[in-house]
Amino acid sequence: MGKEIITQHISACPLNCWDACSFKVTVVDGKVSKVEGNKEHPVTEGKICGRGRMLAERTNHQERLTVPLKKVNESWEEITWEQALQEIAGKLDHAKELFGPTSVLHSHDYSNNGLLKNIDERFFRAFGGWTKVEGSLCWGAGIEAQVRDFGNSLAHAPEDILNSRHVVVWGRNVARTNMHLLGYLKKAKKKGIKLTVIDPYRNQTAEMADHFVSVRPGSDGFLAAGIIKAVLKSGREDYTFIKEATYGFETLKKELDSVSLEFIQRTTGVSIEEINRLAEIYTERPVTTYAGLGMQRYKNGGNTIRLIDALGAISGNIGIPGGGVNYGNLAAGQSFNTAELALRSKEAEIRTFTRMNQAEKILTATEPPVEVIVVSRSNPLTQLPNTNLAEKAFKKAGTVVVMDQYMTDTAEEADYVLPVTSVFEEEDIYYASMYHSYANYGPKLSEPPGQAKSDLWIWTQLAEKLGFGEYFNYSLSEWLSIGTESLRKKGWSVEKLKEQGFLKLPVKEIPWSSLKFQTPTGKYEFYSKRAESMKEEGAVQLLHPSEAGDTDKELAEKYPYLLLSLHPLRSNHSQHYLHINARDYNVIEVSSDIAENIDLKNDDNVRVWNERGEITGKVKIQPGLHSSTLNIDEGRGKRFGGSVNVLTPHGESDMGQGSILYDCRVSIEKA
Ligand SMILES: Nc1nc2c(c(=O)[nH]1)N[C@H]1C(S)=C(S)[C@@H](COP(=O)(O)OP(=O)(O)OC[C@H]3O[C@@H](n4cnc5c(=O)[nH]c(N)nc54)[C@H](O)[C@@H]3O)O[C@H]1N2
Ligand SMILES: Nc1nc2c(c(=O)[nH]1)N[C@H]1C(S)=C(S)[C@@H](COP(=O)(O)OP(=O)(O)OC[C@H]3O[C@@H](n4cnc5c(=O)[nH]c(N)nc54)[C@H](O)[C@@H]3O)O[C@H]1N2
Ligand code: SF4
Ligand SMILES: [Mo]
Repeated sequence: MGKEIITQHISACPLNCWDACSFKVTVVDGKVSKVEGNKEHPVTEGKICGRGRMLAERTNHQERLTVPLKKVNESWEEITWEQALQEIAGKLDHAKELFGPTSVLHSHDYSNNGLLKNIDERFFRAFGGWTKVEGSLCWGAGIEAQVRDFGNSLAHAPEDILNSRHVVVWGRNVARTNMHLLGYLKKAKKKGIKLTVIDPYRNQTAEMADHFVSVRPGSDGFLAAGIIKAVLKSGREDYTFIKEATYGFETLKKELDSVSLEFIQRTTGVSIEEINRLAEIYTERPVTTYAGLGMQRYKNGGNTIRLIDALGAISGNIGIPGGGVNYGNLAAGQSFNTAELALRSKEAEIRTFTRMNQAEKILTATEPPVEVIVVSRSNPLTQLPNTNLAEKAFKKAGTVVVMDQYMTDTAEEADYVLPVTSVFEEEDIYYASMYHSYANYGPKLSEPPGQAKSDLWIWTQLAEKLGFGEYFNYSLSEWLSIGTESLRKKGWSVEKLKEQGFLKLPVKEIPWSSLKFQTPTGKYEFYSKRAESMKEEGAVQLLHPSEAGDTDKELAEKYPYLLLSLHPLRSNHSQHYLHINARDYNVIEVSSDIAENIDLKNDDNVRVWNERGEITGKVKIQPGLHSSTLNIDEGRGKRFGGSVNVLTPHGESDMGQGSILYDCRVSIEKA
């Protein structure tokens, strides 16, 4: 027997995550055997999480899809690529012929952060059009809020946290979802920088805080308003910033005058004393806020983030080292030339559904009806809200094509399933527009199992079959060069990136330090001209959530409890349950008062329901949860107990077509 050939390579985590880690990957005899962190990377510093590590197993697992599949009489038949591509191209062509290109729906999300994944849009533009999904399950409301306030959603460089006096983590599950921010929080604490956590769940991040504030789910806008009121009352606002750099302050003040601190105390469950303390913290500059995505997955989510931005602004924490309201970091993605990859200059017939209303629209659309659904880089039948409705919709469509590595709940409902490569079986550039501003290179390190192919290969082949192959006639290095065209002028090159494995994008460390904003007025806008031009309310509004509010008494009586469905610790959404030997039931976390009210003990079997669906599982009493609140972690496919999304509503947030996944009421009883 010959000796094993062992090589090590720099690679990248492709997962949809704040951290965008740089990897060191060991390959043994052509097979990926180990994924570790790359110590050279300045932010991720050789540390990665289990979800990243498990990508080795996820690449080699025996359940990987390896052959194109076609459903015939309710069972799967293996077919050749030639047959699959021929038949799918035929369905697309036929749909276009009969009903026009918008009878084809592309249902996708962002489960893989690869730059070249944007080429799916190029396919549909070249096809002549399609029905596209817009909006975001993830962070849409908050992004639109920051665009209204600042003109963009930009974050401070991670290490700038060490210039702060006080860090406020507001609705971000750092210990679970953003491990390198956790590392920076530890460094900050060592330097004596204080940490406050505001969350309805006393999670592990809260455990390390100097100060924890338990807020009623969906009420953070009121809390921020209360803090602003207290700052203004004490006269410690940053008068110069407000005067010189902002627009529409009076409209904010007017809205704040409509509520009293007593009302805010009742609505948020946070005492006036606590609100005053937070006001004091915010005026002892610099204070940095790390806002998460949790608190904007409500009907009022956009205004919630606008009010937190406003707090950062009136307290003078914008544009200064150690300050900022960090939410997204869109500048990372904006550095690339995705418009060209996606062929956005080409006119096409486009119909839009939002991610939230796609199920309803599929069920009701007639002009034209949805004939074909193509799903890529997403698992909608587990991840979309109201999955019972989504499943009904997918069953109704003529033909469903799913491109995935695994047989997911969505793939089970498809007519064709196409096996795709994993991150280590294709070459790409990876980045997350969420936290830091480094891009990572991911080379091709191993051969895919069986006949699995990259998304790019599949789109290219389909384009050829449909007669517009000329739009796809590029080599991989040409594609990468098109996607990075905009960066070349700034001294950035794919060659340099390949050499080092990671490269910082030309993004400012301290956004808005010039106090020039990207809004229509060039100022920080308490009153949004952009919203006005969209015929929406320009002023910041104090709105209640939908179900999570107590404004609908009847609903609150019928379904007395609030349901969160947070991101799981050990899985990225639906992707890792298979690799952690997950049990086949849901864990239903309940607050102590719920356990008392209906006499629940740990491991009791319970049923949780509302008018959209029901779920069963085992109780875990969670004293850290806000009163009357449950949590069921999201992402479990049917074999792991089923998705919590049978319960969640598919409504939309107040701006930015965001989801309202946590704006949800339920009942619970012993099963
Ligand atoms: N382990 C793990 N990490 C992940 C992911 C994963 O699936 N697993 N997914 C990645 C992705 S795609 C994303 S978008 C990010 C999301 O990252 P986060 O924003 O950290 O994650 P969430 O689970 O959405 O919840 C954030 C926090 O919001 C809190 N929250 C809920 N409602 C409210 C509220 O009304 N007010 C306040 N103040 N807080 C509230 C929750 O209790 C939770 O602590 O995580 C990324 N990282
Ligand atoms: N109840 C509830 N629901 C939620 C959330 C919540 O907090 N609560 N969070 C929401 C959020 S923040 C997000 S971002 C969404 C995530 O929703 P999704 O992105 O749909 O979820 P994932 O499970 O990450 O991935 C979907 C699929 O993509 C496949 N995949 C991975 N890489 C590739 C690739 O390169 N090509 C192709 N074709 N497929 C690939 C994976 O195998 C997986 O089956 O879920 C949302 N849903
Ligand atoms: S999932 Fe996030 S934290 Fe984990 S390895 Fe990937 S990028 Fe890093
Ligand atoms: Mo997300």
